[in-house]
Amino acid sequence: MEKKRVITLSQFIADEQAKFPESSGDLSKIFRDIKLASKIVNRDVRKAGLVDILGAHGSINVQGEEVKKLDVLANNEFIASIQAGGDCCALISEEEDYIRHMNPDAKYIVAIDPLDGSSNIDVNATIGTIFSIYRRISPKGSPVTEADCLQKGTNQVAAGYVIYGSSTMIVYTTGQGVNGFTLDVSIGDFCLSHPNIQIPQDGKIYSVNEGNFPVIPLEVREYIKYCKTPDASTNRPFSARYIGSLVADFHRNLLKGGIFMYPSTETAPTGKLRLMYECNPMAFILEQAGGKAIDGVGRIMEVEPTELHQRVPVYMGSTKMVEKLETYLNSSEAAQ
Ligand code: P6P
Repeated sequence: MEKKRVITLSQFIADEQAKFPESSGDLSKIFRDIKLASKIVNRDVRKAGLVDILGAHGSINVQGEEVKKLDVLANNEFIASIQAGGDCCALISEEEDYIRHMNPDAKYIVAIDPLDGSSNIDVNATIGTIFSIYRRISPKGSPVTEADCLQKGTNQVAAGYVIYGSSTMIVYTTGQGVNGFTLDVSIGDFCLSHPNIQIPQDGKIYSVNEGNFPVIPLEVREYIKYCKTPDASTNRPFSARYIGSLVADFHRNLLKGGIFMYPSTETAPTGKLRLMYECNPMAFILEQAGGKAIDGVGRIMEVEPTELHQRVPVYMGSTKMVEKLETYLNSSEAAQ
């Protein structure tokens, strides 16, 4: 029986690029840089318990959150690799207060959460990297502007995540569908393992931090009660699954179907998750996989960004589940 040909991430990207003869190859080179940094971060994550990189780095990031050492390492690795590649003119990161200017002659902007779910590092739970790539608006060679970095999600040219779980995977889209690649450490490369990912249109999993139940909007509380109410005809009660690591919760729901919610709360009126390097990239992937991502009013990718580390409420996953939630968000009854 003919052995199945392994398609590496590099080969897949080259094949995709060949479909666009006019492309310069710069985007492919940024993927090369992200792939390299992902393998280095993967190595550090896998040995986190063995060397002194666990625990708090001591600094506090722009979000006011304690920075774990692995956060800092991951941020430095991605910046170093992308900077050395020379194909990025500016980078924004959860771990950087301001825009990180790079090659002014390059045309791509990268937005990145270098290690999301960092509170899970010390307990060996799944964590991830999330990235988003835009084409600059200002002319090449000129100074990169804040407007270059604050573009709507609909302007993304690529988005993806790395999940450091039971295996390490890269899942990404360039607008031509969603594909997943699993790291084969024996050959040191990511290999196509999940071609053309499509999220189930409906699902039985809901993901939300129920500790926030008393302080989230009434309409969302009503929807969560719906999820818990037994009804065989609609496969309820649904299953509650919440790891507290966006990439892990997102990836499970992408493959199995489900809805992930981080609503606004009384203490976080615009939610917790960041628009530019968490919600927009996940929304792009979801829409390419046939899912839906909203902020409670409209498409996440239509939100006009106003600041680098802006937070938005987010409800995303299987289209039918998000649409069911929308009936609650739009219903006047729940509001009474
Ligand atoms: P909470 C991790 O800190 C993170 O940014 C996301 O990965 C995750 O989905 C969310 O916060 C969890 O937040 O408030 O439920 O602990």
